[in-house]
Amino acid sequence: MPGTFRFSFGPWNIHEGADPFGPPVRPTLPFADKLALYKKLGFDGIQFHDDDAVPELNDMSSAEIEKAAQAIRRLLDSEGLLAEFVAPRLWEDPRTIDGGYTSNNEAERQYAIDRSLQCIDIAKTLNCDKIVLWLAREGTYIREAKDATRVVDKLVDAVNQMLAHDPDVKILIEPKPNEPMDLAYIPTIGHAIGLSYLTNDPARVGSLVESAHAILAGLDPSDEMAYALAHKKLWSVHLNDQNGLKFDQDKAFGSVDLRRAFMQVWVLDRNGYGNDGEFVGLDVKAMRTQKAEVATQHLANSREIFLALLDVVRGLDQARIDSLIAERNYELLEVEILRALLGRG
Ligand code: XUL
Ligand code: MN
Repeated sequence: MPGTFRFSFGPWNIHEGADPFGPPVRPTLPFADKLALYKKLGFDGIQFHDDDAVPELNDMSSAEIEKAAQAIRRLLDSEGLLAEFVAPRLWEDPRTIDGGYTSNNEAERQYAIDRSLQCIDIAKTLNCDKIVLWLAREGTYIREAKDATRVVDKLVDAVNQMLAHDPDVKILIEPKPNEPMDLAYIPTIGHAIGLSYLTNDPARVGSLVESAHAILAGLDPSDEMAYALAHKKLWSVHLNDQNGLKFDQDKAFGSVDLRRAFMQVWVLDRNGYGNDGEFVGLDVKAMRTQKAEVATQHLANSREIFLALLDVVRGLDQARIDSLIAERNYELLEVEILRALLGRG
């Protein structure tokens, strides 16, 4: 059955434009102002970091965290928005410099696990059962620094503690091959899914595929999505684009390679992605050159391109595709796909 789609993004997608070489170029938009933009832009779901929902949570008691999360829940309800997932932001604290779950230091590792359990509590208050783990610093700068086999046990143990903390929680692993670390331990969706089967409840451990992360790993994002779908473990996506092997660019969906974007929409739609409530999530950055008053254009563009590509996918003549595949005339199939993309089908 074709997919039914609703869209989401995280508040960090509306940002000040700082980069490693220059300061912010746009003012900070208060969280409540960002929330007010979601529906106007055609989005229903919010992807949170734990501290997007509860800033400064490290300095708060559990009761204070719960109260702050309840206030966000009321704000979401009043805007008619849903929390899609909450992700523990483990990469900024000095205790996670050398990794959280895979840190060589037990106290620092414990901090990462405790923070993840708090994140699950916040998610529950936001009526949300999905936790995303982008394993930002679970890697190394030099491979001698950690035991790469032991690291797998440590990651599994951390996920098991999260599963045990809440019987309803689902853990989505978002792989990325590098950045901020030189080499990450969970670089692809195959690694993420492999890890899921080592946990105590594989049915509650799935994945989020980000287009740019797959491209950085030298892989095709639609194949990564298809692989996760075959395991029934694609529970969210971060659609975006990436111009070659460089820093993680988070460009607007389809902006570099429209055909590659088309294939992602094809795979999602043909596999009924979205029919179990999964969101089409974006992880996109506005160009630094973009002025503040138009700094959500990249979000509108990405959604527009997804829906336009969906029209192309759904407008294709399947019998024609089948016959070209049967004849093995892939050259003709290719040009017919290109013609459809150019509106000349
Ligand atoms: C980092 C990245 C993050 C995660 C959420 O590259 O993609 O934004 O998606 O923590
Ligand atoms: Mn992402």
